[in-house]
Amino acid sequence: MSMRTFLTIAAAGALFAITLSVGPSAADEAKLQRLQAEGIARLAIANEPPYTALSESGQVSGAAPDVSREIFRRLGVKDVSAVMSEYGAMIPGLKADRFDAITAGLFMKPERCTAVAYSEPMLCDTDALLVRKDNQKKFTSFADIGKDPTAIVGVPGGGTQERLALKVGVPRDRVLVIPDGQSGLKMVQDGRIDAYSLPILSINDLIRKANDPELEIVAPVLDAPVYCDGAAFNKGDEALRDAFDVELAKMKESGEFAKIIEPYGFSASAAMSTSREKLCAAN
Ligand code: 6CS
Repeated sequence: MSMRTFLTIAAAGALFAITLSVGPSAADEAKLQRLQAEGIARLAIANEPPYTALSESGQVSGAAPDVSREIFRRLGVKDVSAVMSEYGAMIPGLKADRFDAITAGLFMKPERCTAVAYSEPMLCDTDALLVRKDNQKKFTSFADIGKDPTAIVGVPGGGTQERLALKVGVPRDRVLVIPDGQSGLKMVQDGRIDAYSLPILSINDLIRKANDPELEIVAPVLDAPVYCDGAAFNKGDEALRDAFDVELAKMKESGEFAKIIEPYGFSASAAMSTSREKLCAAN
């Protein structure tokens, strides 16, 4: 090997080592700088109050976007916009650069944690069932639904409820994917499904707005875990995620995080009592 070749290889190796050791690369920082320059962060949401909501005039609200808007503002990104997505399409959409972050109550699960870069926890909840009072089947778990050969449960597409129902043995043809909360509510009211499953706070929101005395909530679903979401960023955008986490931690510490999420019914202490590391390791 000539001296020239040796020196070229050595220099390339040294440059590679330096890059690895100095933290986020210029490319990492570029994402935040792009968002600062554009003045807007595109958020994936499902329009499932109180997690996320999109008004007819296009106003984005809900606990997750409200926290994220404040954090992006602190990071020098003026505002946020919403991109509606089914839960099961959120991670593919993020990878396809349809949005810059998922802030929708996309609960941390190991398989999701390997696909995206989650922030620290924000919104915690567990599952509930929306049922008709005259539905005497008295389900208290997804396993109960599985045992009743006539029972059908409605779930959001690609959501944790769908995955859990199938996992505990509800056959595929009795786990019905329903596009949104209002459709799920109507199908329960019409007796076309026995139960519709969302997190507790989402079911409570549907019941409150439906103003139908024949509806009731079964909560918690006994075989559902407590979940927490985080804001989800693309793999490779860890510098942006880390900057988001710094501001999230400050807001948790100052009480501003609680001030935003608790009026929606969420518990700040629930999110502060756990971590991304614990939630991503949980089954
Ligand atoms: O993370 C999920 O999949 C679930 N999260 C919420 C807030 N609603 C339903 C969805 O399945």
